[in-house]
Amino acid sequence: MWSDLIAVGRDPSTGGYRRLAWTRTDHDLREWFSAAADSRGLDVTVDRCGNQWAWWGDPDANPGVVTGSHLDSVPDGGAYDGPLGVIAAFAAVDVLRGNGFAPARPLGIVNFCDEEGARFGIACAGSRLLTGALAPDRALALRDKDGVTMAEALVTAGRTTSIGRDDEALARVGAFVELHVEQGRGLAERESPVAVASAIWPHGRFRAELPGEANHAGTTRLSDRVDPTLAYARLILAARESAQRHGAVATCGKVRIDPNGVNAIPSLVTAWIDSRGPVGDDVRAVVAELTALAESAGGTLTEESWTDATTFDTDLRKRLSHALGEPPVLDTGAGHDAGILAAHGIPTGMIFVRNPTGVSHSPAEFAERDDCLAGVTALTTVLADLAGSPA
Ligand code: HGY
Ligand code: MN
Ligand code: MN
Repeated sequence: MWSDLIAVGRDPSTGGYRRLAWTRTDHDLREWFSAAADSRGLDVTVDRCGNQWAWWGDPDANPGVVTGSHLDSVPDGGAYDGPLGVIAAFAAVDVLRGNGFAPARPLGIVNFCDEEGARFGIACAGSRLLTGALAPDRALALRDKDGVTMAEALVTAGRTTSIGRDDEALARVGAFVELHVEQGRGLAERESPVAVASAIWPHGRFRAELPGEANHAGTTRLSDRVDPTLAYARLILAARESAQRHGAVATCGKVRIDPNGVNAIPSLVTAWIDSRGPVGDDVRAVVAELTALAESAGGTLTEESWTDATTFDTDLRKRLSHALGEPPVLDTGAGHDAGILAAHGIPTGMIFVRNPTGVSHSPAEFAERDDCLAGVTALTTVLADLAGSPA
């Protein structure tokens, strides 16, 4: 399975992946998911938002146990973030079948669409739409860097635009366990190849709009300039300093300069800030300072998405920990669809697989094969425990 996916959406010049939502590459990934399900005799359903579900057993018999993750990536992302969870899910089903296991409740594998929000800007768009946490009208109007709306992208991908909360799909999920490569070094120094997740930090994405006055790069005196890149430079430095002071993190990873000409003083800088931290109020304090700074430059800082702190279901976490022999328990600063389902009240847990360098959202993201296989074994153990009895 790994070798089937390894080349899909990979940029040969960097080794990173460009698996953006509702593109041709995404189509190929969805085709792979359907084929992997079909070859196992799993029934594939697609919910109102385009999330793919592969079922072992009748999903309407009673709420099932679901695992899986996402297949899309950030621009130039790594091979493991998302796909490891989906491939491990199919591999776990193979092992369970090989052991003669028969689930006492439906067992599902999900591919959540548009988890990274790399094209339209809102992370976990598929799971947020599914649970009603993201309004369909807002989602459909989101535009990518070329001005293409999500609605247009869906139509081009042959999908309907009547997306939105899907209670039928939600009712089928009695519990969700997502396996994911660790995006950090929590396991790198430990004996265990896997960990159980305790929480996801609160995190948000914010858009700064800093206006300037377009003018000639050569003939405009410095004293006559209104150059928004200076305000942006101050914002970047302030973001780092404020995050440091508040025990949070902040990242300025995406910017658009208009008109983006070498010899033209920009008319506008649009920049995005991702800020997170263990304590939501600290993140809010960082954002408040950056908002004031943007406004002092005649600009704005607008929240595009916010995810409250996620504490995973304690009973489920303890059950996962017990089934796995009490591995390390880690929180994470990375957002996941599991966090969105947890916020919707679905008992949810996560299993992390060791990442020796902790690097993620990078072509350098890596996990040892043996650790990935240990992840499959852990997921198999957990699914057997959760789906082995009707309750
Ligand atoms: O941004 C995140 O934390 C996740 O990778 N979507
Ligand atoms: Mn990611
Ligand atoms: Mn991910």
